[in-house]
Amino acid sequence: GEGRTPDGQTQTLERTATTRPRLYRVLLLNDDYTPMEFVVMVLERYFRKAEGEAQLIMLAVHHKGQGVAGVYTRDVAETKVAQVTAHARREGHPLRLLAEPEA
Ligand code: NFA
Repeated sequence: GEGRTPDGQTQTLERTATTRPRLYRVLLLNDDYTPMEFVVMVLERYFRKAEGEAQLIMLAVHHKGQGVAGVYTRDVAETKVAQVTAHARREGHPLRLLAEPEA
């Protein structure tokens, strides 16, 4: 990083390889009550999926019990979980999501 000499000038001291941030999967969990169209809307609006892909992910969650909505850094993943959960509750739906670290 950068350092300072006694006369206040900056100097480069070292160069360290940067590490990649840990990534988190946002999992969508199936339930019996959340409408399919609400889940598709969530995937489009919060996870930037095209309609066809959103429908495929929703159906995979419906049939298999859970599925990956997206992969993000921890802050972004946790914010999406909180925002979507709040939206679902406002609409009266029990939809559940969670963020889990990759590997
Ligand atoms: N299983 C829900 C239904 O039949 C749809 C759903 C899909 C809910 C994916 C949650 C996640 N209405």
